[in-house]
Amino acid sequence: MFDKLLRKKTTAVPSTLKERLNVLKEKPMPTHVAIIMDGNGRWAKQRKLPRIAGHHEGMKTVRKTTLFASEIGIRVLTLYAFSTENWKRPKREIDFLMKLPGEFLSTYLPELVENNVKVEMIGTAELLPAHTKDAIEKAMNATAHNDGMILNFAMNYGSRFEIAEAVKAVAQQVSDNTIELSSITEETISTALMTSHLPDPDLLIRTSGEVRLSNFMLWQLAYAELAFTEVLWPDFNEENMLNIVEDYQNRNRRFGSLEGDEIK
Ligand code: V0D
Repeated sequence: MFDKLLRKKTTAVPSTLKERLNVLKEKPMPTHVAIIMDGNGRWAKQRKLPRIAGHHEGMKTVRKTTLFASEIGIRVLTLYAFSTENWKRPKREIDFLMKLPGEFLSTYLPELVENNVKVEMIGTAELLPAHTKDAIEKAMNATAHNDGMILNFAMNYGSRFEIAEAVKAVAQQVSDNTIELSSITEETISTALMTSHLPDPDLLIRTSGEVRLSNFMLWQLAYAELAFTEVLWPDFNEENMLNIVEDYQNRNRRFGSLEGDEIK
């Protein structure tokens, strides 16, 4: 009942987004945030719209989230845009999805450049349609010299496939005698992954209430904080992101060795 009065008197509780942002920036930010952008189909269904309408709306959330992540000082944002399992969807839906990178970039590439964002990709590009590959390649080239946030799209990506390929590459080095079997470490594997140049994600977000990793960055997420929200991806906004990053900052980032009784 006296909440309002108290808050006015102390002004210690940040209330506006702007105030909360200032508090956020005082504490350690997650360097790398990875997101499983789930719930686009369900968002469309709730509105009696075709699934593709949800995907299209989800694309606008990619733009908003990218600008916000960059603004709050996140260094790498990895977005799971298309999984190797997604090929099982109807061809019409896949065809629509594959046009999204082109549309996204023809609309928002200038804005990404203005914001010093660097576009990158993980996954197997060869299997994507040529027009999709071309759009992404053009964006990567246009932003190659930017040194702000890395916007990393996981496209035709699957984590077990990535690990299998890494193991193959390391095995090849062994058979070439370029490395010794006994010298293989975790670092050797990390270096052979598609993310070799990136830090591991500190925070994984999955929208839409599913609590699974779905073959996404299994190796890289070993020590990440996991955040699951019921919010559907097209509805995901700055406030939702802020809540999750605040939660992240208030968790104890323990790494096993200290504080004894906790596991990472
Ligand atoms: C649909 C929600 C942006 C997830 C977001 C082909 C499903 C919207 C891109 C994109 C997709 C990818 C690469 C790039 C620029 C933009 C995208 C796909 C799906 C898969 F360089 N949104 N988006 N790609 N959706």
